[in-house]
Parts: sequence; C-alpha cells; structure tokens
Amino acid sequence: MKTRTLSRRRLLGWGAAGVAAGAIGGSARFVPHLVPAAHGQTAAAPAIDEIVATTCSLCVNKCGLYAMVREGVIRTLEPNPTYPKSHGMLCAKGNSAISMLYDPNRLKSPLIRTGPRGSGEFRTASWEEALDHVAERLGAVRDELGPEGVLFSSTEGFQEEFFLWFTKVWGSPNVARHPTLCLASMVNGMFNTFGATPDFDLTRSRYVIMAGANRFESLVNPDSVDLMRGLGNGPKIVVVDPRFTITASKADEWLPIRPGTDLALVLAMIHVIIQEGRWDRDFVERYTVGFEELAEHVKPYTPEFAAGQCDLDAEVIRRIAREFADAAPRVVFYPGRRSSWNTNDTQFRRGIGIINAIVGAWDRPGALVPKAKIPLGEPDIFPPDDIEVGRLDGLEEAFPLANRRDGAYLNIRRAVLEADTPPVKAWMVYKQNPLHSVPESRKTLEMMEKLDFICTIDTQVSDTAWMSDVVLPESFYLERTDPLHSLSGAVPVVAMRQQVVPPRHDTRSCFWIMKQLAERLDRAEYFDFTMEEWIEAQAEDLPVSLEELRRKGYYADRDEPVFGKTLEEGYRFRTKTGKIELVSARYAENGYDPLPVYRPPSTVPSGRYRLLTGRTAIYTHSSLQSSRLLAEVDPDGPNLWIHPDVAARHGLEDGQETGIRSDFGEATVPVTVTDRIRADCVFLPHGFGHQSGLLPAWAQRGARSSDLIGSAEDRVTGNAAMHETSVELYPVASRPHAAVRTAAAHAPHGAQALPTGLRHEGGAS
Ligand SMILES: Nc1nc2c(c(=O)[nH]1)N[C@H]1C(S)=C(S)[C@@H](COP(=O)(O)OP(=O)(O)OC[C@H]3O[C@@H](n4cnc5c(=O)[nH]c(N)nc54)[C@H](O)[C@@H]3O)O[C@H]1N2
Ligand SMILES: Nc1nc2c(c(=O)[nH]1)N[C@H]1C(S)=C(S)[C@@H](COP(=O)(O)OP(=O)(O)OC[C@H]3O[C@@H](n4cnc5c(=O)[nH]c(N)nc54)[C@H](O)[C@@H]3O)O[C@H]1N2
Ligand code: SF4
Ligand SMILES: [Mo]
Repeated sequence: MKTRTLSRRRLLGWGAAGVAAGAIGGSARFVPHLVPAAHGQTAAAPAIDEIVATTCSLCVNKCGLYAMVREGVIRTLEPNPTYPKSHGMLCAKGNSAISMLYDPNRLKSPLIRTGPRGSGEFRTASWEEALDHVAERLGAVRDELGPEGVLFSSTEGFQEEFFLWFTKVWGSPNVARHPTLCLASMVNGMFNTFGATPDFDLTRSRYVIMAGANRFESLVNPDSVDLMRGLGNGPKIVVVDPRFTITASKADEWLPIRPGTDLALVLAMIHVIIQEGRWDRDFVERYTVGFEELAEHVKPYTPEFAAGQCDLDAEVIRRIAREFADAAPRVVFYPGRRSSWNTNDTQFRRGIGIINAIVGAWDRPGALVPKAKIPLGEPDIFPPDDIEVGRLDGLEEAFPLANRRDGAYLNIRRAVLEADTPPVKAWMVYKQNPLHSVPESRKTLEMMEKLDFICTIDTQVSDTAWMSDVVLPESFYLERTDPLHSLSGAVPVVAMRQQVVPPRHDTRSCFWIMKQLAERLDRAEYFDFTMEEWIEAQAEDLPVSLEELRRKGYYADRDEPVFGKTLEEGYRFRTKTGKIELVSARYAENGYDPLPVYRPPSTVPSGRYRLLTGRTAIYTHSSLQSSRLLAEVDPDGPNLWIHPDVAARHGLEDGQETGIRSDFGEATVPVTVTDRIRADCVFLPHGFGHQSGLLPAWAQRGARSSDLIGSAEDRVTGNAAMHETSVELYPVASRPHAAVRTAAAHAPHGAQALPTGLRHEGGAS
C-alpha cells in the first residue's frame, strides 16, 4: 500500500512565517479602516489589539468576518466587507458566536457514559482515556465485522475532510453524509440537465421565481444578500410558498401553492411558453437536446390542469409564464436548496432546470451561472482504493444515479434495522445531530439500540451526543485553524478559517482527534502531517501568499462572474449527450422518466394536515437553540403555524399548546395562529424540542420535528422526502407556557444523575 509523505518544499514557509495562528502581525494595520466603512461610520474604531480575519462556521454559508480582540478576549465580530460570498453580511446566528464561545455551560471535556444509554450519566475523562476507549471499541468491531462494521456520519464543514479522510483510510464504505437530508435532489436534477450545479447572477436578473426557497430567513449567500440589495430596484420577485414567509412579504407577488404540486406549475409554464412561441429558439437549437419531445410531453399540462393541482389561478400561471419568458435571458427560476420535500423531488428540480434552459437563462448575465472552483494543492497522499465491500445503502440497485460518496441515509438505517445480526456495530458521528435531522427519530433510536458503540464529536451535548457512549468536544471555530476551503460559485473563493483565541477548555480540533485515533488504530501513516503542513500544501499553487490569505481571510480570482464559457464553440456539457438535456439520457437508461412527469404528493386523509418543516431566521437546524442570546431575541419561537380556520376547528388560541400526532410519533407544541399559512398544512420549525439534559431549558421548547416526520424517499436520489407526512391535532391539558422550563424536569431520563458541574447552569427558571 502506498502511503504519503509531504514534500519538504511544502513544509517551508509556514514555519518560517512563524504563524501561531491568531497572532498575526500586520492585520491590525490592514483592517480598521475597512470596518467602519462597512458600517458607514466615521468615528474611530474601538480600541482593539488585534484583528483576525476568519470564516464563520455557524451555518453552511461560511461568511467572511473579522474578529476584534482586546486583551485576549473577542469583543465583536465584524463582517468582512469585501468577501465575495457574503458582501459584508454577518447574520444573527453568526453574531451569536461570541456568546457561544464564552458560554459558561459549554461542553468542556470528553465524556464517557457511565449509566444506561440515554440516562445522561456521564463522567468527564482525559483525552488519553477517551481516545484509548474509542480506539479499543472501534478495534473490537473491526476484528469482528471488518472495517465496514463502523458507520460514519457527518455534515459539511472545513474539518469534515479529516473525518472523511479517516473514514476512507479506515476502509468503511458505510458513510451517511447530510446531502440525502438536504440538497441531493436539487443537485441531481441540475446535474442531469446542465452537467453542473449552477449559481445565480441575481444582481443582474430582471425576474426571479423562488419556489419555497426562503432566502430572507433560510439564508444562502450570496443569494440572500444579492436579493436584499436588489429590493426596490432589482428583479421582480415571485415567491411560490404555502406560507407567507418574510421572503414572500418582500416579494412582488406571492403564490400560495398547495404543497407538493410545484412540478405541475412548472410544466404548465413550459406549456405556455412553448405554445405561445416564447422560447429562445437559437439557444434551444444550439445547446439543448430533446425539445420536440418536451413540446409533446407538456401538451396535457395546461394552466387549467395546474390550477386544479396547485390551487392557483390559471390566468396567473399564464401571466407569470409570459413575464418570465419575456424578461429572459435575465431570469432565474431558482432551483432551491433544501430539496428534501417529496418523493418526486428530483423530477421537480429537473423541471426547473428545463424551464430555465428553454428561455436561454444559462451562463449569461442575470441568469443561472455554472459554478467555478479554484483548485487547491493536494498533499502528496496516496489513499487506499475505495472499499465497496459491505456497502449498506444499496445505491447500486436502489439509486444508481445518487452520489456514492454521500450514501443514502434512510437506506442505511433501514439496512441496519432489517438485518438479523447488525451489519454495523459502531457509529461515529461528526458535526451532525441525526436524532433531529433524520426523519423518524424512533427508528434512529432503534438503530442506536442495535449498536455496541456510538461516539459523537460535537461542541455541545446534542440529543445524539446524549445517547452516545463517548462524547468528544471539538474546539469552537473561533478557537481553531481549519484547512483551507475552496468554495465553488459564480465568484469562487478560497476561504481561510484561523484560530482567533486559544481553546478555553479541554477541547481539540477534528483533525487532532482523527490523527490520534489513526495512531491508535494502525493508520498513523495517513496522518503523518500537521495542520500547518496540510495548509501549506493546499496553498502551494495559489497566486497569493499564506500571509496575504491570513490577512485578508480569503482569496478570490475575480470580482465578477465570468459568463459564457459553456456557450463557446465546441464546449461539451458534462451530460451524456454533451448538450443541455431537456430529455435526460441517464434517466432513460436507469429507468426514470427522461422528462419530468408530474406525480401528486401523498394524499392527506380528511381531518389531517400536511406537515411542512423548515427553518427560521436565527437558528441553524438544531444547533443554536442552546444560545441564550438567540432565545432572548427570537421573534418566532418553536410554535407550530396553523391557519385561523384550523385553530377554530380545534378550538385553539394563539400561544396555546396542542397535541400533534403522525403515524410515526407525537408531540406537544404551542401554536401560532396566522393567516400566513394555507389551511391544508401546518408548519413546524425545525430544530426545537431538544431532549438532552445537558442543554439549557430554552433549547427544549417546542417539538422535535424528526419525531413526527416519516421516512419517505425521493425516487432518484434517496433524499429524505420530509413533506409526505400528515398529522392530526388533538387537545392536551393546558400547561403553563413553556418559555423557560427546568432542564431537570424535562430531561427524559433525569438529568439529576449528572455529575455536578456538567449540568447546565442556566437551566433552572
Ligand atoms: N425535520 C427536518 N429535518 C431536517 C431539515 C429540516 O428542515 N427539517 N433540514 C435538513 C437539512 S437541509 C440539513 S442540511 C440537515 C442538517 O443536519 P445536521 O447537520 O444534523 O444539523 P444540525 O441540527 O445543525 O446539527 C449539527 C450538529 O453539529 C454541532 N456542531 C456545530 N458546530 C460544530 C463544530 O464546529 N464542530 C463539531 N464537531 N460539531 C459542531 C451542533 O452542535 C449540532 O449538534 O438537516 C436536515 N433535516
Ligand atoms: N437561518 C438559517 N438559514 C439557513 C439554514 C438554517 O438552518 N438557518 N440552513 C441552511 C441550509 S443547510 C439549507 S439546506 C438552506 C435551506 O433553505 P430553503 O431551501 O429555503 O429551506 P427551508 O427553510 O426548508 O424552506 C423551505 C420553504 O419551502 C416552503 N415549502 C414547503 N413545502 C413547499 C411546497 O410544496 N412548495 C413550495 N413552493 N414551497 C414549499 C416552506 O414553507 C419554506 O418556507 O438554508 C440554509 N440557510
Ligand atoms: S449566514 Fe450567518 S451563521 Fe451562516 S455563515 Fe453567514 S454569518 Fe455565519
Ligand atoms: Mo441543508
């Protein structure tokens, strides 16, 4: 087996620069004049000793920021005004980072379980002991079942590459990453149309349709910032959403669609555009295949048909289709991000790809833009071959076109549950909270019961960590240096995340943890490098120095998107035919509809409502509900949205608690009575109802959405289909309003058993 060595050449420079990350000479001179400018201030900047450029990690967006340090303490975080992905934005979540960093109740050291799983009985342990323990348990599973006996789960983040690297060199094909809970269907739909996943030039667009994508609450940058900046003089924005979201409230038009029917709308719009001759003939001719078949295919999808499905007005559908086509090519029918909605989701996203393609909204100003990426140097490591033996997700047969590196979450869980003897016996979880993020938590709990060993690497005792055998605390992002990260986009960037202050507690980086485990499990040769050497190798071919990167926080090779490369003579799209595929050759080959066929969502039995899920503006999934600061400013809370008609039917008043039950579980939750939602569905904000006794009381408000949502899957990717579940409401005895409850009272297995000092100080009301 070939192993790696880092070339000496790559070792030079980093050490010479003397960078104990965080102590960065020169940056203080560079930044202060930029920061006030970003805020339109003229007053002198506050007295600070040091300014460190770094990258927020509190959600997927990776916004650029400057940390202002005085006397070794971070005083404020300021958005990096020039960073191309966030353009001077730092959201509420990002700003909560300081309060999280200095929270006295943080997870401070490794924990080892001492009582029954879920009892909350842990003791603190040294790293030495905790790592020895993890290594011993993983080693035992490897001896019994082989390396494939360990399941690895993780969510994106800069340090995730070391977790994935460990997985690879360990040799397990059993990986469950977050995309099959999130964007897998959108990516697949776009890729099988354009051979690429696009970004968007929203600043130059004239007409933008957002189906669901809630950009003013579910922030995705630079899209959210670009749309906000454009309000008033930017594109016309049409929001299609069963809820009147903040995004809808800022839009020009809101279409309160019946959930799960969007593909009918898209097909009807294509029908109108073709029937009325409004497509871009030249573009379709030169760059696409399958137009004739498409024209035939959409004939039955009239606006009247869609109106019946979507509960919208046929004339409105016609008008929107015309306006969209007439404003083309500076238009974007936005394909969304969290596309884990329905079982036909990938076909819906394909429909969006197609409508953009036929009006020529591709690789031009104001339209969809293929993403570019700045290549990073690769350390000289020769990884072992991918192992496929013992693969549990069954992708080959079930989802041949799905991304093999991400797995299929629900399929893996099913395989473990259905096997007589468990094919995996250990679970390593990094930066992920599957008890919240994976539908049907009771099955996840069942799977946990079948496993001998669970280790979670987190920054807090999440519900998943609470059920684990060992919890390893990663340092907070402001306390660590991560590898460089190349973010693809219309304007690609290389982002730098560097340590601002040293770790406050006995925490470590994922890199360090993986290296330690590798050393204990005879994989040391694959981790024979330091973080500094890794970064050095990554930066080797960049045209900027590491010093410059550290000072600025990022590197970008352009200020503006470059348009038209894929439209040049001879360019071959990365599809089977080399063209933009209106008819998908790969889908046809694999037994899927080559043109998107509308299939209605699951029926909702009478007396029930479709359950919708999603996020609110100030939380990231289930990760920030523990922030006291955010809980105090939270405008939305964990409440279930219900329409006034629904409230009247059940005799519910605003703020009152209701029981909510699906075929998969039940919960109690307060309601918000609002006509900002349709009457045939209810909306449960995601990420509340924590059960870990080591999280504060305010994190326990509301209901855990994964307790209610069933395990439906998208047909093409295996992406979870989270909006196929229906619920009923039932009365519950009125309880005092649950804004602040004691942690002990609501911890499922009695937090009393916790050693003193572990329990959350803010828990008592
Ligand atoms: N019901 C429902 N389910 C959903 C969704 C939904 O809207 N509703 N959304 C889906 C989507 S789009 C996604 S992307 C997934 C996300 O699913 P997850 O990735 O599971 O998201 P989180 O709930 O934020 O859990 C992240 C965990 O990582 C921890 N963490 C945060 N920062 C760090 C760090 O620096 N290091 C380490 N080691 N840990 C850290 C947090 O404390 C938290 O426990 O959920 C999906 N599931
Ligand atoms: N504040 C905040 N921002 C985030 C995140 C976060 O956790 N918090 N997470 C990030 C991540 S990982 C992701 S994936 C993105 C997700 O960003 P989005 O894709 O925007 O996801 P959601 O918040 O789930 O919002 C989905 C919207 O779709 C609507 N909807 C539900 N069903 C239907 C339907 O059938 N048709 C239509 N047209 N609309 C429907 C819902 O009412 C909701 O408003 O957000 C990112 N940004
Ligand atoms: S959107 Fe907010 S939480 Fe997410 S990276 Fe940007 S500042 Fe951080
Ligand atoms: Mo996501």
